[in-house]
Amino acid sequence: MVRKHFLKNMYIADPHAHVFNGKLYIYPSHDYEAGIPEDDLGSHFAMKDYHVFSLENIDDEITDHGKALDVDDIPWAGRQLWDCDVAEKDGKYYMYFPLKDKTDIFRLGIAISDKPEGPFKPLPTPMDGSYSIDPAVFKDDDGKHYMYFGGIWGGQLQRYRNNKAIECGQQPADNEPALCAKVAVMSDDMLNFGEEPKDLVILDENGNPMLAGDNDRRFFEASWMHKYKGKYYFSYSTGDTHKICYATGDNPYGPFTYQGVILNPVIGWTTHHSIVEYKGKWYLFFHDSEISGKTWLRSARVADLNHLPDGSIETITVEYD
Ligand code: FUB
Repeated sequence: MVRKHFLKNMYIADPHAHVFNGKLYIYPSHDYEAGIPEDDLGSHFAMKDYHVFSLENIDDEITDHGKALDVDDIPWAGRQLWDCDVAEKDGKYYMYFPLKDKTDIFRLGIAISDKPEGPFKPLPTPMDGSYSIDPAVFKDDDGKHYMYFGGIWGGQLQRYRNNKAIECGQQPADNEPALCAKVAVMSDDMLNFGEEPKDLVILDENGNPMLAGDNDRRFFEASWMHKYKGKYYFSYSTGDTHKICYATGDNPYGPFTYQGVILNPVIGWTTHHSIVEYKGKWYLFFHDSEISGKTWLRSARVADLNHLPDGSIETITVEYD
């Protein structure tokens, strides 16, 4: 079942949901009308702050805990606070966020709080060696945290190879392997990558890396990881083909094998989600632009997510009037 939008008076997108202390928290981007013309680099997504939300029960009214972080409080800030995520360790909450620095390069920043709802205090510099967008942090059963990140086009992933900036930041040719999302275990203090980020390789049905020209299935942005019955499910957006797809593997690094579509295209251009188990049921949090009709003013909502007996995920389609 696809449920109604959480909010009608505020635009929130990229809803990353986590359960902390038995309660469901949502960490979305906060869209607003910046008046910036649309372009392929997403300049019109010019967000300036984050609010944190929570829910006791999935159909309750959402609680807005207010502003949790403002771009004006981040010393290294340039522009564009995109999708964030939050992880907990030893009673501290770490918010990871992508933001362009003063040279217009996306870096991943960290802000810390004693409470899941914030407010979060930003560190003075971005994470060493960080780049691109869309951090998502997954805590495995052994307590280790892994960060997944990256996004092509406006997310700048094409400007890097082997974690180094390259002169000519082009996409691979259509018949070459697609650019990969990145994965790294976090350091014990949660403030750094605990290793050089690695490519998260998605294989097709023949065991070959997904090709850059396979726009219907290749990784674009919006990484998420969840674990179900011991299997690792990596889900992501295909960007210009507007789907949320998934691939499965047997460890947090992969390789992962492409499985199918979780969410068919919704109204809007971007699609970005999270998957979480709460009170014994699984949910897909996502956004669309049904309320505003504008790609950069998005509204978050939730749908029930079904893992079928064979381990596959039932595809969700939003029926619009
Ligand atoms: O919200 C800004 C960007 O749009 C996100 O970082 C992407 O995943 C896309 O949803």
